[in-house]
Amino acid sequence: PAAIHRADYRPPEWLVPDVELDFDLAAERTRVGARLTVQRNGDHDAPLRLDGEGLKLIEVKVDGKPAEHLHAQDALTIPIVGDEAVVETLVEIAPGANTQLMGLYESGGILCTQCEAEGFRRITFFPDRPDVLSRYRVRMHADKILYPILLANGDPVAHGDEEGGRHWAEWTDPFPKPCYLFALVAGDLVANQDSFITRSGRTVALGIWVREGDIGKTGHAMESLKAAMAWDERVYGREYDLAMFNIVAVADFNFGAMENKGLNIFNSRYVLADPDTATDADYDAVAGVVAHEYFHNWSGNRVTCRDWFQLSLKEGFTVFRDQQFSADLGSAAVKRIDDVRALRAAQFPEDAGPLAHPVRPDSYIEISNFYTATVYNKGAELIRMMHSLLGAEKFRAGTDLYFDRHDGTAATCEDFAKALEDASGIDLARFRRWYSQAGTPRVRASLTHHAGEGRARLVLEQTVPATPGQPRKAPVPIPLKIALFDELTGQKYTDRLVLLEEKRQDLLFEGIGGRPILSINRDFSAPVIIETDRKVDDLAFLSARDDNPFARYEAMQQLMLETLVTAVSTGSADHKPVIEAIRQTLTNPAMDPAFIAESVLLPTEAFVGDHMLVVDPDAIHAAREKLRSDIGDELESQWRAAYASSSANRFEYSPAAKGARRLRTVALGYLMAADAEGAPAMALMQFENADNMTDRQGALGNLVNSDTTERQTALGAFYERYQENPLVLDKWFTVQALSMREDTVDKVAALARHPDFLLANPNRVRSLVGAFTANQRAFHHRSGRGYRFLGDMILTIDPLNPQTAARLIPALGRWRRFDETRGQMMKAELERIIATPNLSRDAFEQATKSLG
Ligand code: B3K
Ligand code: ZN
Repeated sequence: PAAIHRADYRPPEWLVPDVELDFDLAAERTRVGARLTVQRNGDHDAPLRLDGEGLKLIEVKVDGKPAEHLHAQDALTIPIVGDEAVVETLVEIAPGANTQLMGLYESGGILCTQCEAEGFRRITFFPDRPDVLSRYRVRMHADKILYPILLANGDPVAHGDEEGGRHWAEWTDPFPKPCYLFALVAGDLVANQDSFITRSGRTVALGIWVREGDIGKTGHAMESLKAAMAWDERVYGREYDLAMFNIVAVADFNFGAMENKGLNIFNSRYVLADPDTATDADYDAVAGVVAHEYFHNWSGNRVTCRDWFQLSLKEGFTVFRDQQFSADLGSAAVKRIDDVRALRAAQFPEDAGPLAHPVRPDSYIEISNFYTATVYNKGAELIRMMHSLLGAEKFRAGTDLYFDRHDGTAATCEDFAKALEDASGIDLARFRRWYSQAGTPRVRASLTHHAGEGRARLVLEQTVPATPGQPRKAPVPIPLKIALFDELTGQKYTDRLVLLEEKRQDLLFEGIGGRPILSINRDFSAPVIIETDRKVDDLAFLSARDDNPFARYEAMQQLMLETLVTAVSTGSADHKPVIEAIRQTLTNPAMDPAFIAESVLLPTEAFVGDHMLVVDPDAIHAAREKLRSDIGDELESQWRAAYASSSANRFEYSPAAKGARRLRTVALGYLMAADAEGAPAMALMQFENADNMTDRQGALGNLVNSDTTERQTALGAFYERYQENPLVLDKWFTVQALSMREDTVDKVAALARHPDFLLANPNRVRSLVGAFTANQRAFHHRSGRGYRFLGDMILTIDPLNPQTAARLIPALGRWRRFDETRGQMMKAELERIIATPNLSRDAFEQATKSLG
């Protein structure tokens, strides 16, 4: 398969201002009639070329008459005389047989669509590219019993009955949109209906559509939607623009959700939530994803992307917007910690490995492979840096100008930067390098103090590492929030935003009498790796006394990380500083329990591995478990006290109650790690008495690491209770895939033969196989059985669902990071994948690039 290059972009040869679609819907066979008004774009004599994949072509007409055409390999070419024509096609597709879940497919008896990025070509012939914008009119016909509800983009215009127990409905969407935002849904659905009055006084009808039994789980999604609508008006001045907004939940979905204009389609895990089945983290994820998709109505739909290389234009910006929204709604400090943790767990390794690519990539083979942590999360960090460089007010002026200038068009990342620049007067010329250079910059910070002169000097040096195809890099502007504290008094000498633009910069601070302690990259102001020579005592000081909560968390993490890295490389380490720092935090009555719970958690085994030259999964596991058990042991009474004081009464979804639940399970984890007396019984009691999923899953997640009868009891009871609920059953698979026991690799292979393990359902695949690859010790089992298992899974899933298969491949691409034996076994799996006949383009690209 050939690569597509950003530099090759050309405007479309033909535009399609109007589209009329007519669907005769049925699972086994659907007929799609399309009527396109086409217009020649520019001075050329090229024929009309339409994309189409897996379509059975029945008829082609131009201006009402059967027309000459060429139907070859994924394209339909039609010569057109003149500059305008009406082109009609009729095709047949089979939604029930669509296992890729791209185009029109069936999920649990519901017919639904997924078109981004290139699924529309699996529905009808069309110029399937985001810079062709059209107005749509859609008519659907279907069996009235099987599909009583018929939804499409925009607003409903008419409906009626037909012969043979069938009915029809027609919808129009007045806003021109690219075909990737097209959607329809037909099914037996019920709605939670509500309304929202916009700030200009228009009433919007809201509907969240689910299967009948799930209606009681839609309240939180509806509240989140209304909160997001109000927030976008208040913070970005963006109002909703149609009379109706619908969300539909389906069980089979390749990713989280999709922002189709006026008709969002969601993976049910980001809609359904009630206390018995969803954890606090699930509730937060529902709110975050509902907001994210809603925010796309402006950042993505009203202003869309010129080509798929610009994907971060809508995704990075929209992730930033949903992060701001969640921070405003709950604890901003905990939200920032979560976001940084996610960035470091997924994006940093991506940026340091064979699949590294710029936020605005230069080429791709299969665009589905570029919905990455780099495009989404690093992209959001780029927007966040521009937000700090401009300040909130100028940033808002910039986004206003961007929306005004580009409304109704397909734009580029460059257009966004230009609008911010024009509105603020701030030069972002060098900042643009962040979009074109891959790799995580490293900043080395050394602070020296001259007590006699009352002066401190900070030297900052940056390097951007080489990445595939980009051997040499230029320095990038790095906004660093920096503070200095007096070691003895704790007084803050200075607190400012420093912009490191050059390779090296020297900063002088005056009036620094006592020895200063450096706090740097506060709030994680830039997505970089900081290297300092701060000593244990300095980190302990910051973890207790820095007035920036994120910096406090970060100092504690650094302390833990250094302790673990020392333990792994030398065989032992002094655990006391970590234990004392945790004691301080845990017993500080001024601190928010939610924040405490996050800061006392040790870095993951994978994160420790990221800081070693050669990852030794077994040694990391042993060192981390030893530290965990010492922390549990030394602070046993404090953990017991924290456990008791955070034992909530009745379930409540409030920040305080969430914090208490979080701390309770973290405390239980340390007591379990220390083998504290009665800990398994406490866990089982928590499991059995819980009135909510957070406590229940928290207890189960701890028990599953142990070798106790309580483990079996809880796993069995959980399965019995929830086997009919797919989203909760996913959790049952996940906790076992994440178990720290030695036998996890074999348990996971056995679970893949469980009757409830369904290859066709992406959530289920991710719940077991995806979670397993995140379990460093189990996946990298020295036998290589983990690699073999993953290779088998990828090859089994690829023919059914290439996107889901391809997403599992990067775990094998980390082979360079491990010892020779493991590395060879990982490579062997990649080679086996590449050698497989009929491999998808998705898997081919990921596997060949991963082999490097
Ligand atoms: N825009 C969709 C993602 C589509 C992924 C296609 N492979 C969801 C989102 O980011 O909001
Ligand atoms: Zn998005």
